[in-house]
Parts: sequence; C-alpha cells; structure tokens
Amino acid sequence: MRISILATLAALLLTAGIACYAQPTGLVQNPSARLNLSLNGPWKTIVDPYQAGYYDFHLNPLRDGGLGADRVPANKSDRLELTFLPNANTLQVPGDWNTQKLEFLWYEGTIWYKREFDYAKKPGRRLFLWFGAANYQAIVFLNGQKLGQHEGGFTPFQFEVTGAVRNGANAVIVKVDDQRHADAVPPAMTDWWNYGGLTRDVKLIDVPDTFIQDYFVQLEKGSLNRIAGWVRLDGSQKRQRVSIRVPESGASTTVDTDANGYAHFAFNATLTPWSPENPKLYDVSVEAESDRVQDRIGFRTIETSGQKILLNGKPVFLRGVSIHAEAPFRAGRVFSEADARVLLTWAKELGCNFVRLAHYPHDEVMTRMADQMGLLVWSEVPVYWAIQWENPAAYANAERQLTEMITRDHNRASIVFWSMANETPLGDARLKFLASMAAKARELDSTRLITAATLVHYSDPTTITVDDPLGQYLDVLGCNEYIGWYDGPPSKADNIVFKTVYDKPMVVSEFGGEAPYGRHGDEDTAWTEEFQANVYRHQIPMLRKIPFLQGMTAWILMDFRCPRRPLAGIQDYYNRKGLLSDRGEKKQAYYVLRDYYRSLAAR
Ligand code: GCB
Repeated sequence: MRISILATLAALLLTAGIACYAQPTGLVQNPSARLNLSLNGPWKTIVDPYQAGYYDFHLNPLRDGGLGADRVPANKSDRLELTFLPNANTLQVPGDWNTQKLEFLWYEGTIWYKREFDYAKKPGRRLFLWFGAANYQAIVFLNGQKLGQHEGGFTPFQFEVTGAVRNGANAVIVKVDDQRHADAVPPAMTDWWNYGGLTRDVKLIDVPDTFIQDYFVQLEKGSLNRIAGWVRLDGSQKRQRVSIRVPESGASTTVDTDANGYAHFAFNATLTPWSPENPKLYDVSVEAESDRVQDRIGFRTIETSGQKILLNGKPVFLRGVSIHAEAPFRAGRVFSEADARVLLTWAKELGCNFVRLAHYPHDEVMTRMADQMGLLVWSEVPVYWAIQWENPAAYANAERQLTEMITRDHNRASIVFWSMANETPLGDARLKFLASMAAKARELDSTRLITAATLVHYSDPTTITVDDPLGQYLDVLGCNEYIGWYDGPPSKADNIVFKTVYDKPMVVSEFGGEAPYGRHGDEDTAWTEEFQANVYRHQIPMLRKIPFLQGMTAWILMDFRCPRRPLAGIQDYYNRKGLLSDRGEKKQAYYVLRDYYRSLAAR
C-alpha cells in the first residue's frame, strides 16, 4: 500500500489552501435523471449453494459459461441442466432475498438472477447496464456473454453494453454470491444481517455518444458565494462547450472541456445556503453540445476551526442518531423513497440535525432524502472491525468502494463527513491502510471532512484519552463508547472524563444500550426499557461535560436484524439497541434523548 503521488500532490495543494479536483471514475452521475429502462420487477432465479452453475466438479470455472451462457435445450433429447426454465421461481428486484421467502432468511451463497427485456436501439447512443448495489459479489452476463464482475455490497457499478445489447430481445443474467470472507470488505464478522441479492435498482441507461459522465458542483471550500467544481464528458467528441447554470440564482458559467473531456469551473453566485433549518435545493443544469443533465443541489460549507465544526461559517452541534439500511416495518434492505422518508422523519422527530448512515453506503434515496429534509450525513465505507490490513487486495477493494461512494454522492449537500472505518484495532498496518484511504478521500473530494469511528482508550480508570494515532489523518474524531452497557454500569459515566491529544472536534459516534420494546422492570434490570433509558440518563451529563465534543450519534434509531444476537425471547436475532422497535414503537430512551435534543435545539 502506498499513498499515490496524486494523493500526495492533493495533500500539498490542500495545505497550500488551493482547492483541487481529481478526475472521477467512470460511473454515470445521477442515473435517475438519464433516459433509462428500469429493470426492476420480478427476475427469474435459481438457488445454487454449490455454485454448480459456475464451476465444474473439480471447481474449475465451467468452460462453456455455465448458467451465464443462457443456453436452452437444443432438442428434446438434450439433457441440459444449467438453464432457466420458463417456470423458474422469481424474486423481486430491488430486494434482498432473505426477506422475500422464509427459506432464504438464513441463506448465504449464490442465487442466479435472469431478466429478459426488449430494446429498440437508436443510432448514436450508448448503453450502460447499471446496478445500484448487489451484495456481495456479482458476475454479470448479457446475452450469454460475461460482462465482468463487481465486489462490494453497497455501491453502484456499471458495464458499457452499447455493442452487446441487441435490437429486440435481450437477457441479463447475474450470479450474486453473498458468502462472507475474511479478506472481504466488510470481513466475515459484522454486527448486521448479511442481506444478499440485487438489493437496489437495476437500469439500462441510454446516453448520447458523447455524454456528461460526471460533474461536481459544490461551493468552493470556505466560500459562501463561489461555486467550484468540474465536469467530465465521455465519448468521441471530448472537446465541447459546457454551461453550468443555477437559474434561480441567475448564476452560470461556460467552459471548454479538454482533450480528456474535462473542465474545471468556478463562478460567483448569490445563494441561500443549505442547512438543516432551511434545506434549500437549487435546480442545476449541466449542458454540453451533445448532452444535458439536471440535478437538485444544495450549497453549504463545512469546515473545522480548532475543536469546532463550522457549517456555513457558524459553529454547529450535531444532534445525531445512527441508522442501518434496514427497512422499517418489513425488515430487509432500504430501497425506496418511502423507506427513507419514514427513517429520516423518525430522526427529525427525535430532534436530530444529523444522521450517521452506518456502516456502509446506503441507497441513494437516503442521501437525496436527507438533502430534501435537512439532515447532515455521515457516510461510511464498510471498513469494519478486523479487516486484513496487510492484504493489498483488501486495500484495493476498500479504496474502490470508497471511490464509488464518493463518486455517487459528491453533489449531496447533506453529506458532510466521509468516514473511513469503524472500530478498527490499533496497529501499524491498519494505520497505513486508513491513512491511505483518508488521502484518497481528500484527493476525490477536498470539500468535506474526513472522519472514522475509533475505539475508546482509558489512560486511567476514569479518564478516556482520545489519542488514536489515526486522529492525525482525520478532521473530526469519531469515538464509540458503551459506558453503561458493555463497559460498567450506567452510573460509571458519572465519573468519566474525556481528554484529547488533538486540537480537533470530536463526535461520539456510538453509545447506547439494549432493550426490546415493551419489556419492563426497574432501572437495574438488564434488557428492560428502564435500564436502557437509564443508560441515556447517565450518558447525557457525561457527554455535556466534554469540551471538545461537537456532536453525537446514538446507537441506534431502530432495532435491526443481526445473527450475532441470539438471546431467546429478548433479542431473537435482532440488535435491540434501537430507540424505536422495528415496528416504530418508541422506547423510553427515545424520550430521554428527544428531550435533550429539543433542549439543545432551543438554545
Ligand atoms: C458497535 C458497533 C456496531 C454494533 C454495536 C453494538 O460498537 O460499531 O456495529 O452494532 O456496537 O450494538 O454492539
């Protein structure tokens, strides 16, 4: 692992106060705004726990392509086994398989998906087969030919299929494998359900021969009236005149892209800044000679000054809650605007101005909804617990997922933090790994703050000292602590003081306790709402005393499924640290935190 020359250059330019913009990867920005054919809906499926559709009996990849080749029996004596029959079972896309059929609840392995579609190709257009996410590994075939594969369960990926799509009938086949591996990102041990499948939208995106592949439109760091960013075209006519307009503010600029299709721009604009109190979004249009795309973008600045966090130049305290991408009422993965609206409305009602979208990039519906509803966002990659820090392939995987996350969401005003990791153990290899990740994130986006959720370290029995060496690479220190739950009784918090070796702000990125909704007892009885509420009652005074604390995200908004939580009659394979149950019932702790957040908001 090494910090790339580009990243070093970026860091140098940043130190010199010059904003810099790296060229993005190839993902199509804002796919919903493009002409597209949705491939959502029922897909035929074949469950394949031994991966017999891909490997032969000696575990070599099948030479004839196996199920991906999409063969049909040639005649009535053909004994073809690897084929999708017309009466194949189906699963809905988007959707994890675990919650669609009871027999798949615990299934981890391969399921093959097939979807047929008709397409009328138009000359001069290019086509991309785009997946919002597939957990965890996807191998994609179109019309019997392998297009490629993708690893990582929470970020988008695409294949150019301009030549491979046929006029008329087409078939996509995807092998999705959600087995957990020690060398993967996340690794085999996590504290959430390993929901498998094509968990987000699938689309065929249709763009002009030369199209606006990506654009970055945000305020210049530190400025409230200067928009800066870049645009990148892809195709045969890379040199074009491109205009960027914010019609409501009357601001616009025109630039010429270079031989790589790239142009940087900066122009003045009078704007109402985006904030949780006023989440103002503007229509923004990016128009090249051959293509045009429209987005809704908010403009705000985020920076630190000593131990403070400044939003639009003013100190902000982050009243937050962590959220898993677990759908309310029905379990399974979040994929719809309705799911996002329910979760984020609950966060708002709790008094939040901030959410930590743990522990991996959530569906784009969440970050777009946060933009609309006015919630600041911590967005995170699944570099979680025990990653193989010395394994270059694990690093490359993590860095690619980081790049995909930032590329997808770099125009979302709500996102203020890119988080590199959660609760990773101290060590040289881990430090090198995460320092490289932080450098990469800064190279891709110099406008947002870099953070990570670290573990707490006691320097004596009543002092927690924030001294993780990773802190030197972060703008904001994240710190998870479970005083009152894993760490002593709730009253332990009364005597704890926090110190730091950094002149940087800190956010307590997790704290909490566990209780199923409706289970009651006195406040010393574990697994009761009263006990959980008592954890919060002791946490709040402790947190209030930390001078460098600039925010907190309680763990967690809603109970979520988790195989590590077997306790019968209490957990039943749910992590019950939710302030709300998975059915939206509010526990006593919810009201304790809500009252505190309301009092903070009223100041
Ligand atoms: C943590 C982890 C989170 C767990 C939580 C818990 O520290 O970051 O993923 O779910 O604790 O409930 O134990």
